[in-house]
Formats: sequence, structure tokens, C-alpha cells
Amino acid sequence: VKLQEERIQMRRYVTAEEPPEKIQEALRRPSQRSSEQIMGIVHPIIEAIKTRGDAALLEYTHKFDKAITLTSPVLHAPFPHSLMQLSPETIQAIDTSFENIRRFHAAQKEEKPLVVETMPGVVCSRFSRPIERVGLYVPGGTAILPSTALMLGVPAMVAGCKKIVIASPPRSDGSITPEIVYVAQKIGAESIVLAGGAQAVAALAYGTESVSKVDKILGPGNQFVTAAKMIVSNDTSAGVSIDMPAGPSEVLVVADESANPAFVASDLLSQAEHGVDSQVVLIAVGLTEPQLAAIDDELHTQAIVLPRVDIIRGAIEHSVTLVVKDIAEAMMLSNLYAPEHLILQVQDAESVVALVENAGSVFVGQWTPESVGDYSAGVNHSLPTYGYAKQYSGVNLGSYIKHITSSQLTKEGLRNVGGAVMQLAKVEELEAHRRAVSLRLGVN
Ligand code: HSO
Ligand code: ZN
Repeated sequence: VKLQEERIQMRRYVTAEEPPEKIQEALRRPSQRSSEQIMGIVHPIIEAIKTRGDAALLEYTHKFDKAITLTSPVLHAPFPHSLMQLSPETIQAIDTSFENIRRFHAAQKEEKPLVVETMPGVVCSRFSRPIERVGLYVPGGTAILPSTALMLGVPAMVAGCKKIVIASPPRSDGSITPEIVYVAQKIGAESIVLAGGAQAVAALAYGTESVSKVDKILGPGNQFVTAAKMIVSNDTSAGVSIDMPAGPSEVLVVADESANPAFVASDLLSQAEHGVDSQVVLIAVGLTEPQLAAIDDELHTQAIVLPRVDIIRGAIEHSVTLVVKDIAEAMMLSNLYAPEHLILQVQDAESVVALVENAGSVFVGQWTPESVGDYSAGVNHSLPTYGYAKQYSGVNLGSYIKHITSSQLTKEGLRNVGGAVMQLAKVEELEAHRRAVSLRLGVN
């Protein structure tokens, strides 16, 4: 009971009063279980799937997901309507979100090949083709996530992937969330694998008697899922790639005196409720003590009535408020942290976007809570976490395609560029390369 009453509050630092190292330390991600420990658990699971296929997959599902009645690990399309019984409100919400996500990702299509004549008679082009078979991992865990099925599935459909396989852990009665079945049907999935964790990733990577092997695996997951994705993508015998490494979800909110404290707190909490390992950061630009206290009060009073308050407590424990002097400092720290989600609740938020260097997705202005991007605005919610926004993009149409280049030369073109080719071949002492040109041009 005592614990329930403890105030939910983020640590706070004023950057001007601390050495820079302290601030950087405060922005460190919560450390994760050592990767060797995780790898030690995941490797045998992958081996078991590789060697014993469906039998091993079912064993793990019985053990980890407690779905002991499950006898077949795969549900093939067409999916029976009895498995997608939903309220009209839910159908409408999924349909609206589906359409916005579809429109935004369809707009990312390159309609025509890119063609450049680099020299007279030397034509280079680039065109794209969909990845043929993709596996979409939709996590189970503490929340059901049909929105993740939408975020992974809609761009796969738009890109034209021929085979879309969804994997998601079944519920303990062996059934699958009807919302996920409905989404699977809308995006034209070939099958749903009722499995989660490293075992599901391995099944997608290598295929089993009933699970189709795929060329790329996308989707977020816990540390076991991430470790499995890393292992299979490093195994040349699997021939599979992944979207990106994944860590716990996070948000960074930049707020100035124009921000509404209740709005700010609600955004911090919507990320904090994802998991005890989630991290939320508030960067307060020149806020006074009463303004900071107003946000703290909102955070506590909103949090204690939320159903997932216990998860929120865990997340807030390793979360932090940094009080900075101006927007330039705020954005410097935000770029250093490279948040998965960046929310700008500041005056003239639109102009601040120009200062963003590293972030998964940006939410601009007070009327743009992260939730809209999580579900329905049209942007993708599968985003780089754990600082990977420094080098990775979130899932987008490009995640489902390959670019192929081609070149085509006329004889004149070969004359124009041949000298450079022959000289570089000479420098590299690759005589056959040089002769492939000299022979055609009839020169020495
Ligand atoms: N904020 C999560 C995505 C999500 N939110 C799913 C609700 N459902 C990670 O980007
Ligand atoms: Zn979310």
C-alpha cells in the first residue's frame, strides 16, 4: 500500500549546474541483459528449429506461451471470418488507420526508374523490385499489438511483396488475436505463424515443414527476438536480412513555457506504459520552478489512475528531466540521445524540425501526441531505438524493396569512358579487366 502512494517523479538535472559528463550519463539508456547471456539461450533454440522444425516450434510454443492445445503452428489464408469477429468500432478504426498508412507509404513509391547519362553514350539507371518473401514479427507480451501488424504489413503490401508471413505468439488458449487476423487478411498475408520469440524468428529464417522461409524479417521484439534476428542475419546459410536492431521503446519531449503541462505529461506516460524498460526524457527549455512542478504534478496525478501504473513506475525510475537554457541546447542533447520518438511542444515547433539530426519520428506541436503516429496518422511506428536513430531509418517502403542498377553504353560511350577504365585496371594490375575494353575498342 505504501508503494502505491509513492510519488511518481522523474529525476531532474539543470544542465548549467552539472558537468557535461553527468548529463551524458543521465541520457544513457538503461543497460540490458548481457548479450552473451541472451545468445546462450537463443542459440540452442535456433538449432532446435533448424533441425527439428515444426515439432520443436510447437514444443517452445507450449512451453513459453502456455498454448498447450495448439497442434498446428500455422494458419493459412484464406482466414476464416470466425477468427476475425470484431466490433464495428474496431473495424472502422483499423480501416481508417490502414488507409492513412497505405496512402503515406504509397506516396514513397518511385514511379519511374532513375536514369542518368553520365557521359555521352554512358547511361546509368536504377530501378526497384520488391523483396519477394517477408516475415513480419508482431510481438505478444504485455499488450496485444495489431497496430504493429498494420505498420509492418501495409508497406509490404504496397511494395508488392509476393509472400507476406506474419508471426505472432498465440494466446494461452491457442487462439490468435482477431484484430491481427483481420489485418492479415487486409494486407493479403499468406499465413500467420502462431509462435513468438527466437523460435518464430528461426522458423521464418530457415522455414519448417509448415512455415514458409522468408528473405527478410521485420518487426520489433524483446531481447530474445532481437538476438535471434541478429544471429540468423549473420548466418549465410539462412540468406535472410533484418530491418534493424531493436531496444526498448523511448520518447524525448522538448517543452518550453508555451507547452501545456497536462499534454506533456500525457505524452511521457503514453510511452512509459509500454514497459518497465521504456525510457522517457523531458527536456525543459528555460522552465521556471512552478512550471516544472506543474508538469511533475500532472505526471503523478495522471499516472496513478492509469491501469498500467506499475509498469509506468518502473519506466519513470530510469527517466529524467533536463532543464536547459535554450532550444539550441535542447536540440543538441536530443540529437545526442537520438530518440525513437521526438515530440516538440515548443513555440513555432515547425521551425525547430530543421534542427533535428537524429530521431526516428518527430511529432510537431501540441496537437500531435505520439499516439497518433503509433496508430493512425500514416507514419510508421516501427522505429530505431536505443540510439540507432543515428544510423537507421524506421520501417518505410524502402524496407521492402531492393534497388537494382543497370548501365548501358554505346560504342561512343565506351570510347568516352574506356580510357579511365583501362588506366585504373592498369593501376590495379588486372589485365583482363583492361583488355575487356581495349579488345572492344581495337586499341592496345
Ligand atoms: N510506441 C510504440 C508503438 C505502439 N504504441 C504500438 C502503441 N502500440 C513503439 O513505437
Ligand atoms: Zn506507443
